[in-house]
Amino acid sequence: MSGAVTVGERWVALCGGVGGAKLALGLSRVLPADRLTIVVNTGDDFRHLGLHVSPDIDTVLYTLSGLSNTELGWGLAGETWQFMEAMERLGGPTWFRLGDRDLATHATRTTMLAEGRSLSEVTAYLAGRLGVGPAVVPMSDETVATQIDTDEGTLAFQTYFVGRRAQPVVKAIRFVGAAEAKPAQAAVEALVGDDLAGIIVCPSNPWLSIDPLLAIPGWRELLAARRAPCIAVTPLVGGQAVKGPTAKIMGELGLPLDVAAIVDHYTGLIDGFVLDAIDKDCASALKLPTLVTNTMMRTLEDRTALAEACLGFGRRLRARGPEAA
Ligand code: FO1
Repeated sequence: MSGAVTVGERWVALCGGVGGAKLALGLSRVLPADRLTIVVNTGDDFRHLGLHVSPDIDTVLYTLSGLSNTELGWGLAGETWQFMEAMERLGGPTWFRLGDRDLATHATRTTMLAEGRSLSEVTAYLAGRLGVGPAVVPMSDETVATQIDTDEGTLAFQTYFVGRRAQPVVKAIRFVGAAEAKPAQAAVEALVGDDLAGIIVCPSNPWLSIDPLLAIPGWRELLAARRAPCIAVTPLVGGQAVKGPTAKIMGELGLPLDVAAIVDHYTGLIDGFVLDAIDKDCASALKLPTLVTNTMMRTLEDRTALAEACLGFGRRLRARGPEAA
């Protein structure tokens, strides 16, 4: 265990939805709020029923504020669905469900964006209102929309993921708008400076949740210029995805279902890899420093323990210097 926080050190976490948010919560419990910046995927964002929905940002905000609906894995606890029932009566779309409480978030975001505020500003505002301490930052203030080329044609991300329950076979994944986007300024600022102790890629889907960020010009360069170690936490345990369609997509993209494929995907980006104790026999074949630990985050204690373990691993890599990479 890493023990107390080293004075002055700052950490950046890159994350998508549920799996990433669990580790982000752990990190938020073991680091002072002003020492953690959580950069979140916005490739899943879309406009629905006239509202700007940012699912991964909301999952992070709701998880860190203790308001998340842990049964659904998205949205707010104690949710009611009268809006959806009324929509159904009017013959409106009900495939993507916006809860009555959750609606307030989307309405606030949509209104503030229409007033000319950036997604970064809106996210900071929502975080403040919900009592979230660490900085939560979108990967970009510009629109980047994940699209999936499938055996049923090209599908917008939420149509594929929620509408078609990730059933179509994935052929390729595209990030529309990424080439014209740039990293959010608050993320850029978080990644520079001698006090940056490390970058943690949360156990999110590398292809759906981390690649949108990497597709934006400037992000790879920012990460390549890192003076602090970058470590990734496996989203695969024993060849299975902890959550969601990671394993299914890897198979469809012709990739082996193992942690080596995840490490390969992050080549040049990471200096260390955290894998689950179940996969300990795979560690020696990976050509980078590894940490073998429990990565299954069932309880809050699991989340804080994994967060502590990641911080300790990052600090050890940093102490060993660039040759450890
Ligand atoms: N996921 C679902 O499976 N069904 C839904 O109806 C649904 C609604 C929804 C509304 C707001 C929100 O922020 C997220 C929502 N999600 C829903 C989850 C979400 O679309 C995905 O889990 C993420 O995009 C993948 O990280």
